[in-house]
Amino acid sequence: MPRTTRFALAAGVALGLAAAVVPAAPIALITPAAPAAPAATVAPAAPGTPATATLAAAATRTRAGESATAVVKNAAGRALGTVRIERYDAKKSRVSVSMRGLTPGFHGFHVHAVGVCDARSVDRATGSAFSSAGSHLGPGAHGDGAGDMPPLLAAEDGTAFASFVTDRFTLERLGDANGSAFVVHAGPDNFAHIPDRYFHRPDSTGATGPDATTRKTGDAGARIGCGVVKLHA
Ligand SMILES: [Cu+2]
Repeated sequence: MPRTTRFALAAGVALGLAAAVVPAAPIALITPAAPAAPAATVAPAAPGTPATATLAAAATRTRAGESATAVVKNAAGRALGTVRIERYDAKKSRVSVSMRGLTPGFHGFHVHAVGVCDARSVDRATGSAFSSAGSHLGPGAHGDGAGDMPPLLAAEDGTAFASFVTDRFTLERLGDANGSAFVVHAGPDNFAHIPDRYFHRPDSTGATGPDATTRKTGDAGARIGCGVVKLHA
C-alpha cells in the first residue's frame, strides 16, 4: 500500500472514530439494527454542565422550520440514503446521516457548493457523475473548508450512520442562492493533510508537497452519491 494511502487511512480512522462515537439519530429511510439513541443525547455536554441540563437544552434547540434534508442518490438514480440537517444553535448545525449500499470502508463526504445533482454531468477530474454539484463549499482550502465533514464509515453490510455538529455552515448558507448538495465519494478523504516527510519531488511548476488533487479533494475519488439540500419551510 502506498505511504500516502496508508496515511490517508490512518487520518480517516481518527476522524471516523470521532464521528462514530456519537450515535446516529434515527432517520426515516433506514432504521439501524441497533436501537438508536434519541437525538437529544448526541448533544456534546458542555464542560461542567449536568447531563440533564444539556439534554433539556438540546431538546429545545431544534424548532419547527429549522431543518433541511438531502436525499442522496447514486448515478443510476437509486437512493443511497438521507442526510438531515438541523439548526443546533445560531452558529452550528447538526448533521445526521443514514446510508446503505456503500462499499465497506471510509468515504469522503462533503457539502458541494451547487444544489444540482445531474448524473449526466461528468466530473473531469475523476470521470464520475455529479460535476454539476461544483466544488466544495468554501471558503477554505480542503481540510479547512466549510464543506468538509467527517468521512462516512460504511460497515461490511454497506450501511453507514453518522451524527455530528459542525460550525462550518448554517442552514442559511446551505440554502444560499445556488443551493448546495451533499456528495459521497468512492474513497477515503485525507483532508490534504500530508506531513512534510511525504513531500514529492518538485512538479512541472516547481511546487512540492501535496499535489493539486490532494489539496483540492483529499484524493477521495469519484462522486458516487449526490443529494440536493431541500430546506423545510
Ligand atoms: Cu466532495
